[in-house]
Amino acid sequence: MQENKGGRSEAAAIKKAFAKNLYHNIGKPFMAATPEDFFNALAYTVRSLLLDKFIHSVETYLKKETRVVAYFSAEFLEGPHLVNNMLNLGVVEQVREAMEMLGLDVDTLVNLEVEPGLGNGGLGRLAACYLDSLATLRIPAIGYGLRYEHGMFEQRIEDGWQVEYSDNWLHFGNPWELYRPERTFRVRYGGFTEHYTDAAGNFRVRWRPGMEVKGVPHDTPILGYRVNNCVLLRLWRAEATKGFDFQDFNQGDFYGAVESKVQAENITKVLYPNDQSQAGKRLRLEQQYFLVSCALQDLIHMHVHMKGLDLAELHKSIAAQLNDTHPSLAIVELMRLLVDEHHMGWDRSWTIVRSIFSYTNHTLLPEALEKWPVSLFQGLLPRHYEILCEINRRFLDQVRVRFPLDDERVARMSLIEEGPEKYVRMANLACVGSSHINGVARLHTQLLKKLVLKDFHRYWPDRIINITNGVTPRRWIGVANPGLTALITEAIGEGWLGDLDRLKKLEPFAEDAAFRDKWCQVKRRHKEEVAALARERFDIILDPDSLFDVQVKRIHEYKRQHLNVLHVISLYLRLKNDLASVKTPRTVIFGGKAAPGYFMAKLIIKLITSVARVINADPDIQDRLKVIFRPNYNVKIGQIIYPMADLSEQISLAGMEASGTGNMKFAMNGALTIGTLDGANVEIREAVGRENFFLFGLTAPEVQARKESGYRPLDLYRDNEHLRQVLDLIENGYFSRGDRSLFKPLVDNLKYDDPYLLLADFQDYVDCQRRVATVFRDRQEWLKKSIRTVARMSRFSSDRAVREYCRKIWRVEPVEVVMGG
Ligand code: 26W
Repeated sequence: MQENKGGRSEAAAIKKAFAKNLYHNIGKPFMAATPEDFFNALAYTVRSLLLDKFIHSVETYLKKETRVVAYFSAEFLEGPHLVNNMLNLGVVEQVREAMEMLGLDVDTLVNLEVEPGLGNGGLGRLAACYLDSLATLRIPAIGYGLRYEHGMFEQRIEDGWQVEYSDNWLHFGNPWELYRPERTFRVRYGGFTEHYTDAAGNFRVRWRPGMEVKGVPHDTPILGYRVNNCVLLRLWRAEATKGFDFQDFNQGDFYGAVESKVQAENITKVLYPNDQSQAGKRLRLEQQYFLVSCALQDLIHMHVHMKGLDLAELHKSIAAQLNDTHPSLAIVELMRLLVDEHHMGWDRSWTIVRSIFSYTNHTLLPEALEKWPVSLFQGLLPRHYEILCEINRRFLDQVRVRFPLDDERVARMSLIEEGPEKYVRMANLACVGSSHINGVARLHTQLLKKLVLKDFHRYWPDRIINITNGVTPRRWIGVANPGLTALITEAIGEGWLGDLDRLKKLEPFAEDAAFRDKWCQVKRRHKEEVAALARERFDIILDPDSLFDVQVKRIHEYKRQHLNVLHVISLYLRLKNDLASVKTPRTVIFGGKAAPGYFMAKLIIKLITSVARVINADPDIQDRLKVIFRPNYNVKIGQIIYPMADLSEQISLAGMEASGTGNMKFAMNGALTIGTLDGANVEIREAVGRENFFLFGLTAPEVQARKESGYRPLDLYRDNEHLRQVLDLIENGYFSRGDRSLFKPLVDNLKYDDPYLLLADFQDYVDCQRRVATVFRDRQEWLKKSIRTVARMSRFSSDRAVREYCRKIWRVEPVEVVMGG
């Protein structure tokens, strides 16, 4: 796959290092080693190659006085590291050869890696793609996050329902992390504040916290593609202090002491599995503050103690990005550190804070906008609440000057929502404390300006900017699809994975019949592998010649997996009626997790698995339609799924999906998209060409108009006979063994409310799917579209996105890391 000068001797060296690691690190003879031992020995071997570059990177960055990007995120969904590191190091073939010499199969070992699933979905995975690009673009950067002991839950399907099991990713150890106890910081909570006047006559505030925990960092080096630069992923773990909380108050109370130890360590026990809905849980606020407090102490330590610089210059050495509002307490915490602890004046501190932070918004959904009850906030962080109120007071004074007598505007822009229960609005805080606010796709940014952040946009017309998301081609093409990678390299030469614009050179190959044939074979091999797996593991026969129609993403009503199901049932009815009327056999594949407390999402999973059970067992259908729900969708499974898809389902209601990034991963692997004009779909369609994109559905303005004019889904149900048949079949218990109550909440919701306008888009979607099926039958035409799509996807590389952040927000420059220098 890559140039392989001296490959043999390198393979021999890897083999030797592997044997050493098995001996010295694992402590086992070859014959007694388990597969996991072999995996760990290989991981340590690759890690030492990585560490060489990591150490040089750290040295270089510490010596140079450049600005460092600090990416603050409650989630980093890294996925497995081993192959990615091998690819970025350029040792894939050498490792394969070394393992062969030992009689081991590298793919088997690679598959044993348990992925760190420290994220819910798009937002966490985006953070991981951005670290890969930051390293590849040689930008000095640190990702700050939390080391959850249990990441995203494992999903199993039992009796058709989602059942959650706790994820234990650390069970076999984690060879990638470096434990750094010497960089522990203390994080404090609760208590009260005292006001006093210092010797110089200044008004000061002292925070007397009620409890304290330790934050211990675990570092993972993230290597760039074929460069020496690494970025650092620093995840914090909570540990109990032998603090005053139980020594002072619970003298001799052993159980009390253990209890507070457990309480402290609970902070980083588990990732909240909620995607797009905010629960207002105390522990989550504790997590958020824990993250920002550790990260800021760490950054100040580096600036002042390691680099010897003045705190007043902090903004010259850091650009901090807030990945959604989850870490936006950082704004208040940095004010507290500067004003209370370092006695800097308010205005000067505020200027520094505002030039350090920027905020990325990832959602328009009102239920996902974070707000905390003031009582909770104030109890946990009493000093922060005072500072927040002061930020608010000063800010609203300015708003009143600009907009006199406009109390409603002032109320909307306030950091505090008034009412019987008062709330702190985190998005408003993030806006006020940031130099830039960015949306994650063009449409999303327009809607932010027009709706959610309208007042802030009016107030600061230049502050909201767009940076459309991107994904790393290294993991999503290079690692996931080595066959396609080799074929593209054969056509356009090496180097394109590090410079995706070169993919444009692929375009003329769409006209080359021999190339199309190879392209077809690559896809086919992935489909065959999946078919073999499905037969082995689930006893289901899949036809690799059928259209693989795939929807993988979190289960959410706005993403409309159930619209996809309605189409499946519509196809089924047509097949039952006249087998010959459906000429293109299909395999419809779903995957995704539902938030454990989200009833409707769980019912959608039950609907998918119930429909699958009936259809897959129906002999009348003669295997022309198969429906699969792949359990436990995660990064690892994504790497299998994207390469085998023919059709990518991106069917959210227009105006709801901020960007989507799965849409990009599918298209980069040659799937064509069926989609609405939502999120980044709009820009993908522009890039790949409208003739290569299957468009359907209402546009965002049409959706708004429909809702305003009083949308009545029941009318659509009455007027569209086919739609009625589909819904009635569900309602009458056809898929639930005659149980008419099971899916009633779902069907009733569609008939009487339909907040995501499925019924309005149904017919257009079904018609569009017919066009898909027709084009698919013209195999050569389909392949041309597929090749052109890939050739035109370069804009959606996270390298492009990260370059935009560097230029428009962070103002950072690449730094070269010289080995042995
Ligand atoms: C407070 C609970 C909560 C948790 C997570 C609210 C919101 C979130 C995230 C913002 C959810 C998320 O992952 N959003 C997705 O972010 C992706 C990266 O920008 C986008 O591509 C998706 O459209 C967006 O849904």
